[in-house]
This record gives sequence, structure tokens and C-alpha cells, in this order.
Amino acid sequence: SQVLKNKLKEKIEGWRPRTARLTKEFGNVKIDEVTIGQVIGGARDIKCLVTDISYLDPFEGIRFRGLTIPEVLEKLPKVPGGEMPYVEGFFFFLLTGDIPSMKDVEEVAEEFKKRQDVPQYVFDMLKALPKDSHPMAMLSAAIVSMQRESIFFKEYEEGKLHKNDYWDPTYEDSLNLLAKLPRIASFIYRWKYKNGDIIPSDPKLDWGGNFAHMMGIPKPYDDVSRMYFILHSDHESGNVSAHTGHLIASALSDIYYSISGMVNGLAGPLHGLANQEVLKWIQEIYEKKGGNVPTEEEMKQFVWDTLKSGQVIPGFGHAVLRKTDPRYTAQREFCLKHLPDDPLFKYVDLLYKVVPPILLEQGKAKNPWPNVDAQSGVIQWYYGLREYDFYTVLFAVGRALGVCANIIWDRGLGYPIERPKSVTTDMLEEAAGIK
Ligand code: FCX
Repeated sequence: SQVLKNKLKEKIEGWRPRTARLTKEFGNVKIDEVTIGQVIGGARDIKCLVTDISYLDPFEGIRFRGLTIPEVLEKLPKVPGGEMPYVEGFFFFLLTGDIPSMKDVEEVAEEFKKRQDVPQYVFDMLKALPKDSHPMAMLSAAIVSMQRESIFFKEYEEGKLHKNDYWDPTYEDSLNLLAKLPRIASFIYRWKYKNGDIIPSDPKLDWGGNFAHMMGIPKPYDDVSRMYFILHSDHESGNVSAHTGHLIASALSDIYYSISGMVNGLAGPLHGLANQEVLKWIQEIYEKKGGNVPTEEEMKQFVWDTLKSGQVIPGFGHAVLRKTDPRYTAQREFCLKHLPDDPLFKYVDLLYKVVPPILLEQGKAKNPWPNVDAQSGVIQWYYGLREYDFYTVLFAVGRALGVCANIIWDRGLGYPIERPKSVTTDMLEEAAGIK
């Protein structure tokens, strides 16, 4: 919308001098040093990225634009009759850092509605894929197939764009893509699992509500969707999906290339796929127990068996967090309110009790506490979404909000192409004084 776009322009222009000054006058100030352990160990904890969209404190968890999850859920305008905020308003907030008014939210919602039609070739392409394609592969293919729609790509190619204006067509591309994601994701679901019985979009509904409607799942699944998309939107910049999106975009590849790549990174079992792994894993014991909740001792045995077979406990541990993930807590609270007696929820709650002491005893995981993925599948399962291959798609739709916001700001602040330096093993041995 023009309100959001004008506000964003003002914010970006106001921010640029800060970034420019830091680079020009303080470019040599050290903020970190790098060890051999970090170089071999996946660049863990090296401070070498900058974003103002969200910040992850190891003990407190995520803050979006300075607000904790409970604050976001409380302060942002809510959909009438629902408990959860508008995703549209949340996107406004991610982009600008300002809490939108209801009028602002309505404008963004209108803008998404105008742009929601998905080109027919996307559906044709999805229909041509083998039915057993993973829904994440389908989502990634659908997004990259729309690259020809990129306004940034066209304007850049025509040589019309000044560097200071890169953010503008990136913003347009982002809105165009985000507006279509609920339709594409729900199409993949209904095509793959519901015999292609597609439910048309309802123009009266908000972004999250319309997604729930097109999935064919009744209330309060609309609130579940809104909560999911908000909770999964961003987790600062270093995680695989956000970083992949940022990295691809740093080459001035457009939003379609970047978000498709983001989806591919999220599809890994150590990252976004963990939510489906959690459910698959719980199902194993559920079936063994004939649906009865196991005793604490049985659950402990199950956890140890998994560890001893060389697997990780899905939904536990984190590269940065050192406490229970507040995204886990927000979903747990939702469960306590809406599905306290659900047997799978009871399983998850029992795991919350038994897993951390076991991981501590095993002594490997730096964080024994649950992450977002430990709770996600349970809520979906309860509301009838039982095709767990699809769960990571929900994560991806949410994550696209945060990654688009980051990429728009990357272009606004003129961040350069990313290019860290590599060394050889010989060089590390020399640095270690053993060669
Ligand atoms: N179960 C068993 N072992 C675990 C573990 C878990 N849940 N979490 C970490 N470990 C192990 C690691 O495998 C590693 O073992 P190694 O030394 O034999 O290689 C050791 O503990 C140290 O790892 P650590 O530094 O704590 O964790 P990393 O930063 O390397 O990895 C992830 C973080 C999240 C990948 C890791 O905790 C894990 O595999 N968890 C299970 C999968 C999962 O839930 N992923 C979702 C995370 C997140 F929320 C998301 O991105 O969606």
C-alpha cells in the first residue's frame, strides 16, 4: 500500500546515514574474533551479519523489532472475533518497526488481495509434477517458476534502476509474492492430499483467515494459521533459511530466486523439517502404545533408544537458544487453552519433562530445551492437518514474511554481495602451530 510504502521510504532514508557512517568512520572497529572451532564448526556465533527486523537473545529468545512474542501478540491489531493479530499488520510492523493502526492494516490487506491471483502456469506446472514430490519441492518450484514476474529483474535489465531505488521493485516483488503464497500453499495441499478439490479464495477474508479457508479447515484454524505465520516469520539472520535468502539476494538475484532458495534450506531435517520429524517420531511410540500415554519411564526409554541409535531428538536443541524457545511456549499456551486433553499434546508435554534431563546427562547438546518444532505438529494434527510432510510448508509461508522484510531492507541500505573468505586445512594447522 502507499501508506506502508511511503512510511518505509521515510524509514529507509532515515536509516541510511547510520549505516553509511558506521562503514565510513568506524569500519575498522572489531566486534568479534574468529576461532578455528568456529571456522570448522559452521560459523557458529560469529557476529558477521546485521539486521534490524529481529534479534535472538540466547536466554530470552526472539524479539521482533524489539518486542517479545507475548508483546507482539498483545499489541498488534487483532482480527475481529479472533485471538490472533492480522498477519498483514505484523508484516507492516516487521517492515517499519511501528505498530500499525487498523486503517494501516486494512490498506495492507487490500494490497495483498489485489495481488493474490496466481498465474495459471504455476498450477499447470505443479500438476505436471509427480504426485509423490515433496510439498517443499513443489513450493520451491512454484516460487521460482514465477521469476518471470519480477519487476526488479525487468527494471534492472532495462538499466533504469538507481542503486538507491533497488528496494522499491524489491518491495513490489515481495508483496506480489507474499500475496500469492496462501493460495499456492493451499493448492499444493488440496492437490496432493484432497484429490485436487480446490477451494477458491474468499475475498472477504484476511491473509491468514483466507489460508485456513482454502485449506478447508474450520475455525479456530484461522487463528492457528495467523499464530504460525507470525511465530515462524523470522529468527534473526544467521539461520539457514534466512541466511540463504539474504545470501542469494546479495547477488541481486530477485525475490523469486531468493525465496525459492530460502525454502530449499528450510526443507532440511535439522531446520524446518524437524516439525514433521517430531510428529513422525511421536507416532512411533503412539502406535507402540496403542494410543495410550506412556509412563515417564517408558518415555525415557524411548528417548534413550533414539539417542543410542545415533539419531537426534527432533524438536530439542538449538544453535543459538539456551532456554525453552518462546515460540514453543506460545504454542504450548495455545494448546493448554484449546486442546489440553489431546493425547499427542500430553506426549509432547511429557517429552518436555523427560528430554532435557536426558540430553543434559548425555552431555552433548549445548541446549537441552525444546524449540519451536516440538509443538508445531501437535496443533496441526489436532485440527485435522495430518499429512505431516506438509508442515514445513507452513513454516516456509511464515518465514517468507521475515525474509522478504530483510531483503527489502538489504536493498534499502545497499548491503553488498556477501563474500566471506575461506582458508585451507594446512593454513588452520599453521595457525594452530602444528605445521
Ligand atoms: N538430540 C541429540 N543430540 C543433539 C541434539 C538433540 N536434539 N541437539 C544437539 N545434539 C548434539 C549434536 O548433534 C552435536 O553432536 P556431535 O558433537 O556428535 O555432532 C552436539 O549435540 C552439539 O550440538 P549443538 O552445538 O548443541 O547444536 P548445533 O548448534 O550443532 O545444532 C540443531 C543445532 C538445532 C541442529 C540441533 O540441536 C539438532 O539437531 N536438533 C534436533 C533437530 C531440530 O529440532 N531442529 C530444529 C531447530 C530449529 F528450531 C529450527 O531451525 O527449526
